[in-house]
Amino acid sequence: MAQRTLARYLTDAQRESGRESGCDSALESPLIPSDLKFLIEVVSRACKAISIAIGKGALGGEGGVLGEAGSDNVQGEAQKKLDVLSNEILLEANEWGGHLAAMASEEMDLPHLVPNRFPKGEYLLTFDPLDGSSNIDVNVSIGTIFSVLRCPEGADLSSEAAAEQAFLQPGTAQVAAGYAVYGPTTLLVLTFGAGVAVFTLDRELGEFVLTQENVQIPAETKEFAINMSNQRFWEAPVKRYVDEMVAGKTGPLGKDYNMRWVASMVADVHRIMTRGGIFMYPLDEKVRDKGGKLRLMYEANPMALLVEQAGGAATTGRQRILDIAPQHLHQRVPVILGSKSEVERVTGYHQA
Ligand code: P6P
Repeated sequence: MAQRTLARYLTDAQRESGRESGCDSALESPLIPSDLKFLIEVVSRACKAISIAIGKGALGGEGGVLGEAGSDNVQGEAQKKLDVLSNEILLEANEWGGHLAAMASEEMDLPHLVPNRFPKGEYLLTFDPLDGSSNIDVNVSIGTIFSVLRCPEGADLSSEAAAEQAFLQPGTAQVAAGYAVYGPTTLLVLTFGAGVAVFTLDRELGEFVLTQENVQIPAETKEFAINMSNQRFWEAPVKRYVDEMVAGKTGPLGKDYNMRWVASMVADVHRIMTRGGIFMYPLDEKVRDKGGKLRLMYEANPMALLVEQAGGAATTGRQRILDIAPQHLHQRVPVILGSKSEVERVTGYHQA
């Protein structure tokens, strides 16, 4: 069978949903409305451009694309040149198409409104343009994470500050979510709320090609991901759970576990999407005053939707991530996600 490119996959999904809903044409009630299909294609092209820029490393641009940008982001974190470049690529790719009303990024304090010279569309896009940037200079996998929301009717888009309110929707309101992982291959992993599909970048074709559909995370696992150097800061339920896994066969879980920690959420989550596991960046004494380490709107929510769509689970330890009512754009939350039975176990310890 001919390779199914992303464009073909999106078109098929649009037509299939039209037939399922019994409507005369997919245009009446597609699972993937044409503007959303266009949005995803634009984001996928931006991810291809980011992948190419990253691949140049020290050879790209004046003095290469590695190293510090000499500025800090809204989180107070030093920005890498590629953080800034990836953010610009996503902004420029998405602002002219007429499918978006506004965008929000980890790298920008306020939302970016679509300039008045372009038509505004019905969607909002949030993204972490380059997640895991501490790994850029040491050539370890990094990624782009994005989430798509509908812009509420009558949203106040009179200013960037006013626009923040339009984004403050729970993760269950997402109409699409995805990530690109820039590793040995560049992958695009997507969901529209009806399962998870994986596309591999064919660099000769210059297209993302479908390589996996209906991703399923194994409910059981023998692999956990957490930054062990924070152990002394953990809350008791996490301490108990990790101690039990480290005890392995000799402990109450009766099996040995393996540990991985890439320090790129995208890479750790993709491993879990591929072979199971549990990823934890829990609340701890070090990040308690900020509410957690990872950001809700463009890290936790998109990853939680993808993981749940692949049969996994995603909580803060105390509640389902997708149910959280956001209070502000750059809100941080604890994240425990992956194989369902493991997430339920450690979440249960928080209730004990
Ligand atoms: P630590 C990257 O900066 C990130 O936001 C996630 O991608 C990653 O999982 C986490 O932070 C790593 O945090 O404290 O281990 O450096």
